[in-house]
Amino acid sequence: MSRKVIITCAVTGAIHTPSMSPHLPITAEQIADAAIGAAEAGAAIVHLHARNPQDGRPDQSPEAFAPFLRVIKQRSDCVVNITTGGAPTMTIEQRVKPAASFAPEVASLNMGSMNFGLFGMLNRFKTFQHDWEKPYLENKDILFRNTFGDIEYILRTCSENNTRFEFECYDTSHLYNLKYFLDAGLVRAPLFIQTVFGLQGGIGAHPEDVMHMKRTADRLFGDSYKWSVLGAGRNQLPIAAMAAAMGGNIRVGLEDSLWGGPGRLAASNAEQVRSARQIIEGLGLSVATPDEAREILSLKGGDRVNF
Ligand code: KMH
Ligand code: ZN
Repeated sequence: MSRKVIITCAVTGAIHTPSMSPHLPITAEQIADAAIGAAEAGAAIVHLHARNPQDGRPDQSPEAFAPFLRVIKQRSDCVVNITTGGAPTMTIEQRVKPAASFAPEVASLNMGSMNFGLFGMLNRFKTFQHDWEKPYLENKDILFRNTFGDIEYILRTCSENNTRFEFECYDTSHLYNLKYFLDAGLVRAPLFIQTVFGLQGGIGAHPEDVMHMKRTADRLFGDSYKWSVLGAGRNQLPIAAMAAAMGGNIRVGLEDSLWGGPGRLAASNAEQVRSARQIIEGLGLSVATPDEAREILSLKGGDRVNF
């Protein structure tokens, strides 16, 4: 039987801003449609952030998540993953609220503090519809805070609800931080490790970087983890292809890349999921259904969430 590969689709995030692409989902209706479209195209998991419907600013209030969570649950059996990263400008208490309120099957968990440089995108994007966008992107003093205390706080809050985690690891030290939590008994296998490549402030997107993260994760976690990759921007599909060929799972979506091809904006999240599917099937592998992803990652089930 061919290996089942889990596609996660991160449909909007907090990195890109509305002026960069008319296809970036902003309103609850757009986020719900994008998530359902991605699931229909083959995403087993949708990773979700919310935005203010007027100006597209990241919004981490549970009220902003509620309308699209309900619709997604009614119209799809995909696994819902709620961000606890939010945006680097938010406090840890704000960041954990939606996952704590809605008890999803999966929540993201960022495994270390780091610089977060969005300013590189100003080379390409120069005009903005909303006054918050340019200062948000220009800021060279963003510290994405994820201390051991912060991580433990999110872990303890969400574990009460049997939510499991997408452990986002942007550099080698983040894998060692995760190993600390494993040894301390605060997380349990199978760990779903999302290695992140090509963000300014994290590890690069060179094949050697991908190999290094995989080798390190193999050494630290052996068979106790499931590997997934996320390549930022134009690195999205090359890194997805590399990881799929090496036993990994794939994350795509407009949160991580706006592109559908060289210099061409993706028209939808589903378009990127279809590209991921082509890679997987082209390698003779198959795309995991939501229930197969639940089995692979030991999730509690879509009927045990609070939305
Ligand atoms: N945008 C990703 C690189 C989170 O939501 O917790 C990181 C992310 C963080 O997805
Ligand atoms: Zn995210």
